[in-house]
Amino acid sequence: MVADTDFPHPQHFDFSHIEFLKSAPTLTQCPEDVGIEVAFVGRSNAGKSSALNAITGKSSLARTSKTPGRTQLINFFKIDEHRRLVDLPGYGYAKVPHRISKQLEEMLSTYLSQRHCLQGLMLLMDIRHPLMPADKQLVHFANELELPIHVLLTKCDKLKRGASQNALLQTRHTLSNYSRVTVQTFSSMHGFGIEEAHQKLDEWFNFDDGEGASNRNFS
Ligand SMILES: Nc1nc2c(ncn2[C@@H]2O[C@H](COP(=O)(O)OP(=O)(O)O)[C@@H](O)[C@H]2O)c(=O)[nH]1
Ligand SMILES: [Mg+2]
Repeated sequence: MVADTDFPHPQHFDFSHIEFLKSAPTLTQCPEDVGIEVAFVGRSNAGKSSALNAITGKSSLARTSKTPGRTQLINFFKIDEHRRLVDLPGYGYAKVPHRISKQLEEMLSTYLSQRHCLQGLMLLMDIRHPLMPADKQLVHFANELELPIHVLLTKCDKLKRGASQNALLQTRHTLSNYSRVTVQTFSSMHGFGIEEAHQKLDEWFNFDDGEGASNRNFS
């Protein structure tokens, strides 16, 4: 487990040129599988779009919605020629018909298992109810793929500091068997945890040298 203060990359990345690239309903319609991608994933309403906006400093980059379950496409945002952020469709929304949720699940698992440029997953979970069954399934699936996960426990402004720290420690403890998983607290609303999220993105995007390539092992 990496402690909050142990991140090795002190510099900040500038997302000021990030822009919407495209939306894809299936893997075949995604941009070419080159460079580096980091994807945001989680249950509907976990706060993905809000976090994307907060982390990039662009308040209207990803649409945020009070109606969950709307975003059913893979949305790509271009940082530069080599790097993209990806907003994946939210899973686990009860009102989505079974047929559609099955399609979403297939689309997600195809993207996660076949996308070579995918360097890491930001997994967002509402701090008030983390590690729901679908989240656990995703962590297990990503682990099998040797895909690193950084968990954002979102909406931590909804809890008092003590309760928020307890949820953080509990989640870290539950996930401690997974060597590629790190966990932090986050609030888009209060701008809390953005620095720490940036440090993880710096690490994954290999911002030091500009090029970078996936070091995942596809066999
Ligand atoms: N209190 C609080 N509410 C948030 C936060 N982030 C998102 N929300 C709210 O949660 C709902 C879902 O957010 P959204 O970003 O659209 O979630 P998504 O479905 O995962 O993309 C919206 O009503 C947001 O205003 C946060 O950090 N704090
Ligand atoms: Mg969204």
